[in-house]
Amino acid sequence: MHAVYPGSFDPFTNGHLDVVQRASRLFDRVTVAVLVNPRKENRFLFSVEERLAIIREATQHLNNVEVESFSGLLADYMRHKGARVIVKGLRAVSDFEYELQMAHLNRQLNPEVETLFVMAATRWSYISSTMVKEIARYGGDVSRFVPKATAEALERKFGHQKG
Ligand code: COD
Repeated sequence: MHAVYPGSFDPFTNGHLDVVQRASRLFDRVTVAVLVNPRKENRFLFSVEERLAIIREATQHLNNVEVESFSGLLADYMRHKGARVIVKGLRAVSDFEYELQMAHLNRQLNPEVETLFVMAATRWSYISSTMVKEIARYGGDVSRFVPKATAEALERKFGHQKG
């Protein structure tokens, strides 16, 4: 079965990687789908191309995982891919309300689609892209929270601001 793991991934963290690894063991094929939103592109730290490159490097050891971008509605992208399962990560109750609403809406928009929630691993449950960006921006060490590819990309973005 083919599953899609959608997100902004700005940037990709160890929490995201953990969800991909677990999904890759559950499904024959997993597509990590990076949202492209031209109207919000300036809100992201990394361009779509940068995010795709980071995720491809971080997941290269997973043979059944592919990485691509999508725009528009996730429900339409699922139809286009012929995929039935959306994989989402849940960290805390605070994620739940938003994710529940999206799961219901996605099923209304595409009744073929099922959303599967994976509980965040305890050790990564407090990690978010926002916090990682904040720590890196102020020169903190994020290497234990993110894959090597993300740490290197953050170093290239913010390295010159340190010291
Ligand atoms: N551990 C486990 N899971 C995590 C962690 C962690 N530490 N951090 C984040 N996650 C999970 C999130 O819960 C989420 O499931 C996923 O990883 C991606 O997270 P983000 O923050 O990169 O991505 P989001 O939440 O900004 O992505 C939102 C989507 C792109 C999925 C959504 O906006 C979307 O589907 N947009 C397309 C337009 C659309 O169809 N809109 C209508 C929806 S009804």
